[in-house]
Amino acid sequence: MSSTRRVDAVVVGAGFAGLYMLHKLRSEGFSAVVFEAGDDVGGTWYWNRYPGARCDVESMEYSYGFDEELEQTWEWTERYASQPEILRYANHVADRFDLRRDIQFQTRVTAATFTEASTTWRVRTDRGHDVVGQFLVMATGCLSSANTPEISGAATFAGSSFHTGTWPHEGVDFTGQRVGVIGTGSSAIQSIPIIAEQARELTVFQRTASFAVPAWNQALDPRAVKELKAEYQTFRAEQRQTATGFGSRIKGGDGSALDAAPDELSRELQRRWDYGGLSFLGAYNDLLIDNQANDLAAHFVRAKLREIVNDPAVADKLAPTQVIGCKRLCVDTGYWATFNRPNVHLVDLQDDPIEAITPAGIRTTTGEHPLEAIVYATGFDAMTGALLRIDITGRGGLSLQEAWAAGPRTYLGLGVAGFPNLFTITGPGSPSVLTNMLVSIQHHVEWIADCIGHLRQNHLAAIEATEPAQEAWVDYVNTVASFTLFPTCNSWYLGANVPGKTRVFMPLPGFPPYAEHCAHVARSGYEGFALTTP
Ligand code: N01
Repeated sequence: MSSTRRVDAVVVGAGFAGLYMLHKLRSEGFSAVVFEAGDDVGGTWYWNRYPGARCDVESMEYSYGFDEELEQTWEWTERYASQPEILRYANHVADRFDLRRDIQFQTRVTAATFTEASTTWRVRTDRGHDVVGQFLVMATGCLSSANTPEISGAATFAGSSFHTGTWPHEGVDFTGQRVGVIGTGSSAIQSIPIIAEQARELTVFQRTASFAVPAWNQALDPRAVKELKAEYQTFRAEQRQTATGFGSRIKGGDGSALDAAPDELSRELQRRWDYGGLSFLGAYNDLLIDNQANDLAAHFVRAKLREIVNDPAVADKLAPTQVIGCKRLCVDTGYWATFNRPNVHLVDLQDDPIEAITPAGIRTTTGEHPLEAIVYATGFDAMTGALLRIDITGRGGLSLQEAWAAGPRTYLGLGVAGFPNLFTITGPGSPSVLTNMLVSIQHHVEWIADCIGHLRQNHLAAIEATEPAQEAWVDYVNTVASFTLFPTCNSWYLGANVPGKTRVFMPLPGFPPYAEHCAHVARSGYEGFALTTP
């Protein structure tokens, strides 16, 4: 089909970022169209339907705060919302604000080209759309481009193969099967305990052992929910004052782990462990900055692992050696205990690497592991993958692939020099994946809407990050990252999980100073951006 629709803005993606962007643009009087590859809304939560998929940020925090009636009427049922419940929430939002009428589903944007004469973007899709918009907003998600490693012989496998990030909507029944899971990140750690209950035999192929802290998920207490809802906006404001956009109500965390007496340290770490979830890393202010401090927390978690796993040899293999929190900390429900089951086996790929996938299973150096199903829990080409698979061409014929050949370069994680009127929601160079995504998404959507409003009010045609501002921003992000322990391991934050991807630390640690800086940029008339008249 073809369309020659002209709109103020084209939005790519109908996950939480695209949905709110559309609503915000429409309520400010702009016309917009959203293109979405999936059949429906939800983004990450539409695609990631693997068994046990659940958010690792608490449900009362992982929700929009822009509409009082929405936040007062929606009822979460569990401390950590499951994927089906989050997807229901996304659908509820789409219905409530009548968003679907401007979303084109089952449509993938293939190319976007900037036309200098008209300062507009021409967007094309795999279904023949040809739409022109003054603005192009990439709401493509940070973890939406599945990474499937190229393992020799993979295509010859006679059984079924799945990727956690593109899970079949009808579900998968592993009953009676021998299943192999490749990977031990968050997706694997959530799905392994459930697959283990179904499968006849489960073999986990681990390249890097992961740290995990318990979720202690439970039904929400209606009284606590009511109390929080009575001051929801205060709570949201508190979230924005934390480095990560969540966990504001958990006391402590200001001191150094190195100053704590040993019994005080273990009490505090135990308190965090008992509380559950990602706030474990907030126990002290230097856990992600100082190696020695980090080692104290890592040691505590490894000791827990050894208490949980019965076989010391298996516990040794499961014990992570990298800095805790360097890779995204996993939040689990019974992950390590699953290795006490007689039907669960661990292959440590450090000692026994995969040689090939065969028709019958996975062959490692020590022999073949016969399988009927392989689950690739191998993550994503994070933050840049979804942007770079679209052929985006900016000013002077410069492609985004060329501009980012040495890694992503942005100003504020919102704009890219050479690409006027293009915005990236939670793009590289912003706090993004180091925060509660809903907080970062809401912040970016509102900043972008204000920016577009400013252009309209002042009869301006285009806004573009300047090269010097972008250069300085990239340096700043690298400098901040270099003060942390984040660059010390092969994480997806660095792009290290994708062979050939340039190694650059992509997100910016610390939400409040970032948000303050973005506000300053806007107040100063968009310092660091060039604004042009028609
Ligand atoms: O992906 P990952 P994920 N051979 O990249 C391994 C969010 N999330 O989908 O560490 C063998 O973390 C890889 O090994 P290594 C969350 O932000 C949130 O699990 O690269 N193994 C690793 O073990 C999370 O961080 C939630 O050595 C290979 C695994 O595959 C992010 O999404 C739930 C391999 C990939 O782990 C991504 O999580 C799920 C190969 N060739 C996800 N290639 C919650 O909210 C890769 N691996 C709870």
